[in-house]
Amino acid sequence: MSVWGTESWEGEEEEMLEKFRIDRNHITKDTVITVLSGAGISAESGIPTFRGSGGLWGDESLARIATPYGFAEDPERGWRFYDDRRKNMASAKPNPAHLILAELEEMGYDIVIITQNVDRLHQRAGSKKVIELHGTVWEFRCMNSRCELKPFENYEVPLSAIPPICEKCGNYLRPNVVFFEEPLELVDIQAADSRTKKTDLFLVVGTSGIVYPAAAYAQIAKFNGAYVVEFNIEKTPLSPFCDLSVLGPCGEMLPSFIREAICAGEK
Ligand code: BV8
Repeated sequence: MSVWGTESWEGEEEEMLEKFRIDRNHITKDTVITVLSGAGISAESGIPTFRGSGGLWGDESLARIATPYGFAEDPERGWRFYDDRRKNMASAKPNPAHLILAELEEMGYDIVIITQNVDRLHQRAGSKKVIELHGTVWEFRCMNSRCELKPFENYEVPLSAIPPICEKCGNYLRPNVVFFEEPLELVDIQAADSRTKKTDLFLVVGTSGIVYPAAAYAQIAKFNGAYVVEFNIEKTPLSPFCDLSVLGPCGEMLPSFIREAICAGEK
């Protein structure tokens, strides 16, 4: 069994390992590690991605739901879409890619995850240091921006009332996610930005690198001296900013890469 978990890379694998060693990139307890994760890290947990074959946004009308105007024009349709996704996410389990990152944190390594995902599988795997750039489907907030109701957690699957109503003002509730063309929370942007700029090893896992400002963090990491490694089943627009692109299912590739990097760090 080759280190990378696949038999098909004999020559390349040695070369990649060599490059990794030459770059002296290994993981020790002093290494500042940051992960940018996208829908691809949850793909092997059975959660559909957004782009590529079978992607959620392949259906234009669904992509429209994830916009403020698309959701507001038909909250009932919007909530059926989100209720279906919550059902799928509730039955999904963290896969080895989520678990190895949680294990690193548990073992005392300095790791923070910046995720675009709204499924909370990182947290279910045990990761605590997670910046949810795009919010989460497991929180609701009132659609009335002047309402005093604070965002709150809701794990009811399936929802008993669609669309759910705000008990404070009677308006519709919405998922506490960042829709397209909505600004991200400033506190999240600031946290992600300052973390990225002090990162030694930046792992880009399962993202198409299309959505901004999230995709920019890989470039910011590179420009600030981090060693950037991409894990994907194909090259992306971020590949040119990466020192390594590890191609293959991240549920397999990420654990073997991290275990190899920890061993290199202990030599
Ligand atoms: C913003 C939450 C500014 C909802 C999501 C007009 C006005 C304003 C902004 C814009 C505009 N036009 C464009 C923009 C910018 C826009 C943007 O980037 N659009 C893109 C489409 C071009 N960005 C925004 O709108 C952001 N806001 O810019 O606001 C602003 C400032 C002030 C005032 C007003 C506005 C908000 C972006 C957040 C949108 N919300 N989700 C929900 O999920 O329901 S985005 C959505 O895409 C998901 O969160 C998802 O995570 C994210 C990124 O996608 P990926 O995670 O990368 O998923 P994808 O399917 O694309 O790729 C999966 C990858 O995994 C693939 O590469 C695949 O190969 C790989 N893979 C698959 N299987 C595996 C694997 N890899 C490894 N192993 C496997 N097994």
